[in-house]
Amino acid sequence: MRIGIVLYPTFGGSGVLATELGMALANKGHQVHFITYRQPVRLSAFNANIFYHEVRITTYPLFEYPPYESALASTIVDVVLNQKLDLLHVHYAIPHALSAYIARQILRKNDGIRLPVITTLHGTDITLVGKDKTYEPVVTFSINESDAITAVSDNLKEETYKSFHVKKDIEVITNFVDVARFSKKPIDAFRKAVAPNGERILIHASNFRKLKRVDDVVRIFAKVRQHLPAKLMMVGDGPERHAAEELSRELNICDDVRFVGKQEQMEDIMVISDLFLLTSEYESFGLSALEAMAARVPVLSSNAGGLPEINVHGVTGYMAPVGHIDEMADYAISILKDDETLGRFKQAAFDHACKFDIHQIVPRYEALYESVLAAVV
Ligand code: GMT
Repeated sequence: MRIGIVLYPTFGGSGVLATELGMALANKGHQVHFITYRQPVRLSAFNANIFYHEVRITTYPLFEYPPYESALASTIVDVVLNQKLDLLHVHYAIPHALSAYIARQILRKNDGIRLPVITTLHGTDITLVGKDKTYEPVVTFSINESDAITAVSDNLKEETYKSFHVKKDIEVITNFVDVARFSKKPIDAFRKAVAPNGERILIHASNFRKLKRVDDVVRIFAKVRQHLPAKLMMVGDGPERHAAEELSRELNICDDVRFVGKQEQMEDIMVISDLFLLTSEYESFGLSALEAMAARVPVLSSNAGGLPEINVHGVTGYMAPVGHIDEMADYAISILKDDETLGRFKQAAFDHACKFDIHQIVPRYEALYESVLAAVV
């Protein structure tokens, strides 16, 4: 198949997932055309089946806000015509599903082409931004105009039906992880550089938005640190990073907390870690937690949104209500207190991650594409 994938190219989970999906489809022989405004961060290796089409955003003194939807729709039209795409798969509804709809109308009217569109809902496009009045009518309309809709968790499917008048069926296709890549052997020298005296390594990775509650991560770590030698790695960047750094100074733990910024080789970092922390107010899924589990790292998370669908309480880690820092710290200590317990959680996390392996989930997207194509012809 010739598949167009529209995505955000940044470090956010939807962009990561869309890139990994495209690369997996290309490895299976499909021709994949990524359409976005910058080279996606996880798109590094050369593959003869992968193409990247940049959406050029031209500026003009009149435009305080350049019309990205229009530029994207025009690029989609161009790619469909020149690359003879069979279908378009857009990740994150805003504004991608709308641009897909516009492109489809243009192609139908001008060229008599019927472009099948699949929209995958990821999280904040529904729960935070999408249901805001500013966007809701457009999101509802463009979701309903898609030929197929998928959501990355049962929770997100429910949230979508609750907040939007979606008349169509939403298929849940969960996020996935390339277990083989994340379960690599840890690099000892790297582990020693972070934890020279064999301290436990706790890790958090996100885009440091308010919703991630990174302060909670720092506070939980401070409590754990009182009970056992430990280091904390904070991976990523975003608006709350500075406040989290300040807090670690205030709590006098800054020597044990490393802010390492955005990282491309997440597998190398995950695999040297002992516990992944995800304290978010909401996660539709929590892809970073799944990547941690594939690297044999148990997860301590909040129980918000779709997190209970991947983190099995008492087995792959623990969950507590949002903001329950003391409870979370107690759980962290109980996982990290001895090697035997930690080893048990590590193995269980890995076993559970295998159920979300890329080789299990990608065929579900292929089957969906086939069924959409069959319905359109
Ligand atoms: O919240 C983020 O970190 C970014 C956001 C995105 O769309 O890039 O992530 C959402 O999609 C991810 C991939 O499906 C999910 O794993 C995240 O849970 C989801 N974030 C939220 O729901 C807050």
